[in-house]
Amino acid sequence: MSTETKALSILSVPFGYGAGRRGTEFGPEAIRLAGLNRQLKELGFHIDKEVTLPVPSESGETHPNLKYLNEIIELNTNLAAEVAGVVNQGAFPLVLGGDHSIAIGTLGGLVQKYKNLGVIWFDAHADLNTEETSPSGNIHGMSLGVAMGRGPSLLTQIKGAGPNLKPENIVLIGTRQLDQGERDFIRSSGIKCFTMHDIDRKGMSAVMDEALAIVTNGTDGVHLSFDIDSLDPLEAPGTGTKIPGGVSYREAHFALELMCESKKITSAEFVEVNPSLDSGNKTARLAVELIASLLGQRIL
Ligand code: NNH
Ligand code: MN
Ligand code: MN
Ligand code: MN
Repeated sequence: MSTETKALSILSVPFGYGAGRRGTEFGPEAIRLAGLNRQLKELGFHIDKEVTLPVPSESGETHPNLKYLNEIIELNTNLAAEVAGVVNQGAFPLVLGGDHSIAIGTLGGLVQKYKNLGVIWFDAHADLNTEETSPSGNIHGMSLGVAMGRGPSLLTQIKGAGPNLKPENIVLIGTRQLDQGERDFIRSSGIKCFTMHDIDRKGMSAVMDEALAIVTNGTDGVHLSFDIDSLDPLEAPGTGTKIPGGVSYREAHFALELMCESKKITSAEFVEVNPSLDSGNKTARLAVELIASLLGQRIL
């Protein structure tokens, strides 16, 4: 983000119905306890607004391979409106999950303002499944697809979800677990995917240069969607779908430092911290440190 816009709004989303395991609903509170506000103030931010989204009550209605569909529609409809409001006031939206299904609402709100949004999807997964290709029925594995208009109309009709997000403006980073339908879609859509193999081969520095060039080319804003499971489980044990061989502690910080240096990031969300799987709030503390790197923390 640019140095002159120091107003920031925190949107806490204590919602976990999109994930296969309970617990991400405690993520925002764990991140707060890990000292987020103090950290942000030290970095010179004025916290414009702090909102906690209300969590819909369980409808009891079931949809075969779209678990908690109704709750996800309701939550994301509200979140999209909140995010759009924050953007209109000119503050930097920082969204705290919660599971990754909340990206549907975050992106839905952002594209009401940004007509050519760039997206950095930092994640072990691509979250591009559909009702048909999902092995789990967990909507957190479908959220990027839904935001692009791929998936059941009940979800894609959420305001903002749809073709406003263009595949050529999206990069995936840290990918290491894909389902077959996701592989096929990445190939056919042309979304740029920087897998762990690419990070090993080129290094995070070159990967970020390429990624930033893509998401800033012809775009009017850049959103960072950061799934904490992108990191190696040794660094981030408090998350529900741990995949070995992930991004290292320094690679993650370095990537976020480079995003900060670019001054192009206009919004961010940090998701999938699950305190009930964590030890000593390590993963929430890591999330706070990572947010700080994105927002200007430097070693010297
Ligand atoms: N691809 C799997 C699915 O769709 C796992 C997705 N899990 C995630 N995504 N945590 O970030 O069920
Ligand atoms: Mn229904
Ligand atoms: Mn994810
Ligand atoms: Mn993931």
